[in-house]
Order: sequence, then C-alpha cells, then structure tokens
Amino acid sequence: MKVDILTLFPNMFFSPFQESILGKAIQKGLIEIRITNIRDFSLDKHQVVDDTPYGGGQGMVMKVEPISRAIEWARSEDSSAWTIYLTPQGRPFDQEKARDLSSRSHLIVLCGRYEGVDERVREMFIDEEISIGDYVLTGGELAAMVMIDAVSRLLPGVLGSDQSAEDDSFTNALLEYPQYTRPFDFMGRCVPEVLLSGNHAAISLWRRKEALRRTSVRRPDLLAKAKLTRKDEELLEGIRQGGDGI
Ligand code: 4HQ
Repeated sequence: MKVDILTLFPNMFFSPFQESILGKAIQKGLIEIRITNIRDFSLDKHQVVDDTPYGGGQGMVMKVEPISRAIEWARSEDSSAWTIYLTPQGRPFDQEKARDLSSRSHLIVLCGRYEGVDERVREMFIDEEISIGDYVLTGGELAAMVMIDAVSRLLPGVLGSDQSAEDDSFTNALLEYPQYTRPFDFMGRCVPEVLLSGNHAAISLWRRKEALRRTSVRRPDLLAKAKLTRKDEELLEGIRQGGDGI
C-alpha cells in the first residue's frame, strides 16, 4: 500500500513511522509512506500557505492552491488514489473503516492545521472526511498517524504470525479477555487457575466468558451490536446470575 501524507509538519511523522511494527513493515516494503510538506507547493515568494478567513473571525484558513497542487501531484501517479481529510466533522473512524481502507492501494492523507482548509478543498479534492474521535486536536497529523497505524497492521505480512489481527477486540465486536504472564503470584494476587490447567477447551470458554463480562460492564453498546451465539447467551446468563464481579 502506498500512503501519501500532506502536512505542514513533516517532522512529526519521522519517529512514529520508524519504530517497531510499522518501521519493519516499511523496511519490508509492505507499506510505502511518503511525507510531503504542503509549503513546497506554494508558489508564493514567502511560501504562504494560510490566510485570514473571508467574513472575518479568528484564526487562519489553509489556502486552496498549495493543497490542490500537492494533491494533484500525489495523485498524478495513479488516479485510483483515495484522498482523505482528517477532521472532527468527518465520519467516525472505527475498525470497519480501517479494514475498508486497508483494501486500497494508494491513500492520500491531508492533515489540516489552524481553522482547517478552504471549503473548496473538500468539495473538489477530498473523497472522504474522517474523524478519529469527538475531541479537538491541534492538527490532523496525530489523527493521520492513528488512522495509518490501525490500517497498516491489517495489511498482509505486517503482523508476525504470533500476532493476529483477527483475534483483536472489535474484529469479533467484543473487548478482549484479561491476559497474564509470570509470576503466578504477585503480592498475593494469583493468575486464574484455569489458565494453568492445560485444558484448552476450558481456557477458551473462560476467555470468552471474561470477554463477554468485560464488554457488558464497560461497553454495553458493543455487546448490543455483537453477533452472539447461543453459548454466549448462556455465558452471559451465568455472569448475570453468578454475581461474580458484574
Ligand atoms: N483536527 N479527528 C482541527 C481534529 C481531528 C479529529 C484535525 C483538529 C483538523 C483542522 N482530526 N484540524 N478529532 O481534531 O481527525
């Protein structure tokens, strides 16, 4: 997958994309990320990229011409590229959207600063507006990193064989079960015995029950949307009756 990032702050991306899983995916050539400074596309002598809003009001608006040139340049290689603008006004990002985007071969991601971009950028050059959540960031850069991270790990070969994208929370619409590693006893708090039993069926059942418990307590909205089996309903009934922590 090719990803073009258009930003006024290219340096923000260097370290996050060089580390760990994403860094390896880039090294392996599974993802190709190109970071471009929108300022390079200003033809202005002083490389101006923003201006005051028509109608007055506070702050600055990102100008349409440098952005349009940057997008056209990024797109010139293939017209199939999908252009995204990150904004709180966009559609909320979720795992389903991550999966959807992971099937594209070329993303162009526009990061806004200040009061955002001239409306004509959105009308003429943006295919989709996405929000990573109902809060206000200082710019679209961190939002772009969040989105690209979630999309990248779904690409074939990015996660090692010991990490599965399919097992995660949200892929099966439930929160994940609790995890433990050594020591068995930490200050008197022990790991649930079933996890040491070697009984894989019992372990799977315990994990499913704990995932259901956690989801019903913390995210009942997710539980309502989840496709539950009859066994799941039984486990939930057990949780409700058992009074074991819920
Ligand atoms: N911003 N999800 C304002 C966000 C944001 C979000 C990006 C701040 C765009 C102009 N982006 N700029 N939330 O808060 O994506």
